[in-house]
Amino acid sequence: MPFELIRTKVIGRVGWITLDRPDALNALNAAMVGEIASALAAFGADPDIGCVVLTGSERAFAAGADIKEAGERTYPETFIEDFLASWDAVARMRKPLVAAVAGYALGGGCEVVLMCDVVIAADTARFGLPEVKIGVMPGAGGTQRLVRAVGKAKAMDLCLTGRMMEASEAERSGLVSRVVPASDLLAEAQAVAEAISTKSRINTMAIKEAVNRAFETSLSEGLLFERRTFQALFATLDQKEGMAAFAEKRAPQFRNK
Ligand code: CO8
Repeated sequence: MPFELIRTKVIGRVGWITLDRPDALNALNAAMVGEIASALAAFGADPDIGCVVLTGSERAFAAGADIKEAGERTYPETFIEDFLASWDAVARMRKPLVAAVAGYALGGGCEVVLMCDVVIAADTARFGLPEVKIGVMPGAGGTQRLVRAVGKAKAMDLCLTGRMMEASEAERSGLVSRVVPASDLLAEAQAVAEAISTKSRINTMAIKEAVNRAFETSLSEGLLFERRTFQALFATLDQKEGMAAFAEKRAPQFRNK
C-alpha cells in the first residue's frame, strides 16, 4: 500500500497503521484521514488480519485536525462537503482497533482514540479537546464519545477549558485501558492486538458490535441483542472447536467459520 502520510506493516495477524507526519505532530489533514480510511479498508478486507493497531510517534499520536488546512473554510463549504464526516471510517471499522498512544492526542487525535476499542497509553500520553481555544468545538465525535467514556463532569471540564489530561488521569477516568512505560508501548500494543487476533474473528467482531451497541440503545434492547448474538455463535464451527479444545485440554484452532 503506497502511502505518504502513514506507514503500514503486518506483524503476525496484526495490521499496524503508524501516522507519519512528524513536522506537524501528525496533525490530521484530509489526505491523511483518506490514507487511514484506505488502510483500514484493506486490513478490514484481509482475512489474515484479526486486529489493527493505530499509533503515532513518541512525541504525538496526533495533535489534532490540521488547523492550518481548516482555517479559511466557510460554513457553506464545510456543510456541502460534510467536513469531518469521512473520519467515521475509523468508527466503522468492524475488526477490533487498538490505539497505542504516546505524546499528544489532542482534538481530532483524541477523537480518533475515542473511536478505537482498546487504548494503550504510554506514561507520556496527554489527552485533550482544546478546540475551544481556537474558536471551535470538537467535531469528530468528541462531545459525544468523551461523555460516554468518562462521564459528563469530566467531559465538560475537558471540552470547556481545553486543558490536557495526563495518562494516569485518563486511565482513572476510563478513557484509557492501560498505561505502560513509554519504552514498552509498542510491545504492549502488539501483545494485546495479538491476543485479540488469535481468537475467532467472528467472535471478536461480534463482541465489538455488541459492546458498541451499548452506546446506541436501551438496556433491554442491548441485552436482547447480546443474547441473540451469543446464541448465533452456536452456529459457528469456532464455538464447537473452542469448547471441544477446552474439554480436551488443548489450544483451540479457530478457522473463522
Ligand atoms: N494543525 C496543524 N499544525 C499543527 C497542529 C495542528 N493541530 N499541531 C501542531 N502543528 C504544527 C505546528 O504548527 C508546528 O509547525 P511549524 O513548525 O511549521 O510551526 C509543528 O506542528 C510543531 O508544533 P509546535 O511547535 O507547536 O510544538 P510544541 O511542542 O511547542 O507544542 C502542542 C505542541 C501543544 C501540541 C501545539 O502544537 C498545539 O497546541 N497544537 C494544536 C493543538 C490543537 O489545538 N488541536 C486541536 C485542533 S482542532 C481539532 O482537532 C478538531 C476541530 C476541527 C477543526 C477543524 C480542523 C480540521
